[in-house]
Amino acid sequence: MRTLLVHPSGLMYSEIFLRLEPLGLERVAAALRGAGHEVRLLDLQIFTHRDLRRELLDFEPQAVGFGLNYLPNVPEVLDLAKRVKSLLPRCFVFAGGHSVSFIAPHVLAQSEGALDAILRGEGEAAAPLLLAAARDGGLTEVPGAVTAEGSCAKPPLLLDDLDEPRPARDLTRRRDKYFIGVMDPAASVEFTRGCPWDCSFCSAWTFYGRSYRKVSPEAAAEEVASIREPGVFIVDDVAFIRPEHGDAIAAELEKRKVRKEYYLETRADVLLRHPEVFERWRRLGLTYMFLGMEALDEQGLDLYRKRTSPDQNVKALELARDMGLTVAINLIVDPAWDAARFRLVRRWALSVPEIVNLTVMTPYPGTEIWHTESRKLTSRDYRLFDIQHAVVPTTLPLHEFYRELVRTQAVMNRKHLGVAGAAKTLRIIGRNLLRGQSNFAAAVWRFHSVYNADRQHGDHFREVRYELPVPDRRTVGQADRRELYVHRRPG
Ligand code: B12
Ligand code: SF4
Repeated sequence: MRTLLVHPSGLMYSEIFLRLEPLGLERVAAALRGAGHEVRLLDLQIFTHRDLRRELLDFEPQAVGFGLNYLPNVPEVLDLAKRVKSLLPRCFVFAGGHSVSFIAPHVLAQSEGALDAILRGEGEAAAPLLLAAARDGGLTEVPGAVTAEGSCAKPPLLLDDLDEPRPARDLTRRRDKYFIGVMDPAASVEFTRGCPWDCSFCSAWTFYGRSYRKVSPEAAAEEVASIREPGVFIVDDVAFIRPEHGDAIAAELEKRKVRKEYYLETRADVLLRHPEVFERWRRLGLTYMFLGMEALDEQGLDLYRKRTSPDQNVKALELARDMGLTVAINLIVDPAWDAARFRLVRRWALSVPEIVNLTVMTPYPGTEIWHTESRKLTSRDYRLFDIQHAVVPTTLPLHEFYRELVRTQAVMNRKHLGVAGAAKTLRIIGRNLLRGQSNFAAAVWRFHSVYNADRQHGDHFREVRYELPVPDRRTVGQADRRELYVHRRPG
């Protein structure tokens, strides 16, 4: 079948810092191509809705699949699905991805018939079955499929072997548009899938049923070697949990003499346990590291069930600094914070050399706090669920909360664009512009137009056409955590 896969638009608040290739869609595209389908991919992080319309008329796809990893994209995808159906009524329209997997029947109903199916869970194994069923019948027999006729009783399919299919990177157009911070351009790569921890605010572990799988070191190195871009973002939730795996990939890359610049995310305790692996990667080009610290105090870390201590966090920062890595830290802002708390965080952020990133505590479907958060949601507008808006009541008046949030983000931004920082930033911008890359430069200038308290506050007063389901409040004990899973661990 002629199939068009579509990644929705980027979110304003994340586009400042990065725009990354749609790796999940590229993997689904590769699987569909392997099954004999003619596939195209359009990334609306780069292209416009008008480009999509042109593509629909030119390619006349028989199937259109939307990627829905992110809740804020649900309204856009619902509207686009309706447009595709009215333009090409016989086209099979479907969606899949991380976030939609937790609320598939709800989103399907909101599409008012525009979506023929939503595929829950990983797409590689099941998407070819879905398209075969769209042609030959039997949609409700496809594992993970949710349709108007009902949902398949079988659980979504997990890939046995992550080595195949390789992402169809040849299908993404304008790859020069993908970047992360100063790594411009940058590609993405996946070495492992899943996370064995169980933080209460996160859905990475519930999606994969707390399973953890690895790409073979040879396949991982082959893939990195095949990437044209000089920068590589490793998308793993927690990089190098298994030190021997990180080491083995490094050995394969050394053998092939592959040198790139790398950006990865990991946890403080993982870094502290096996610094030698990160040291080895440092020699291979590891430059940037993102540490999800989440909270500064013991109480906060316990609340998020992070299973690390403030002491470990401080030690990990020192270690990363000693290695010469550029580190970004994430802290979760609780809407209950008052002005004094924001002041404290600003003071702390200015006292460390690292980049400090703030995200607002948000109960997502698929997370434990979606069920256990006792504060009532103040909005169910999908677009506000981007961890840059408060969706539970704030202690400060809402507008004042955003002023404090933006003030804190601006202080941190100024820290990095201060006198010494500005000179360095200009050098990087100059170097990138010479290579024809302007993504980072554009991002730096857009900071103030995007992070703007009036705008963030105003976002709460837009017309709401699509809402999230109402959370079912309950306690989530050890035993019923499995009910949150999209995938069941094999065995
Ligand atoms: C890499 C990543 C990113 C990249 C995204 C790159 C991109 N363009 O896709 C970047 C860094 C940009 C990013 C940003 C954000 N992210 Co993010 N991200 C991830 C991460 C760590 C891995 C995703 C990934 O690439 N995995 C590897 C690929 C191969 O898997 P995949 O994309 O899931 O695709 C598979 C399936 O989902 C499915 N599938 C995917 N699409 C489709 C489409 C169809 C048709 C089908 C059938 C199947 C299908 O099949 C694929 C293959 O198995 C996940 C955590 C996780 N473990 O999933 C968080 C995660 C998805 N992100 C999250 C969040 C909150 C964000 C931000 C909102 C944070 C912020 N404010 O900055 C932004 C918003 C992004 C935006 N829309 O602009 C949350 C999602 C929360 C939610 N419910 O919406 C997650 C779950 C992290 C978490 N711990 O909570 N993210
Ligand atoms: S926040 Fe990180 S460590 Fe915690 S469950 Fe999610 S991916 Fe794993």
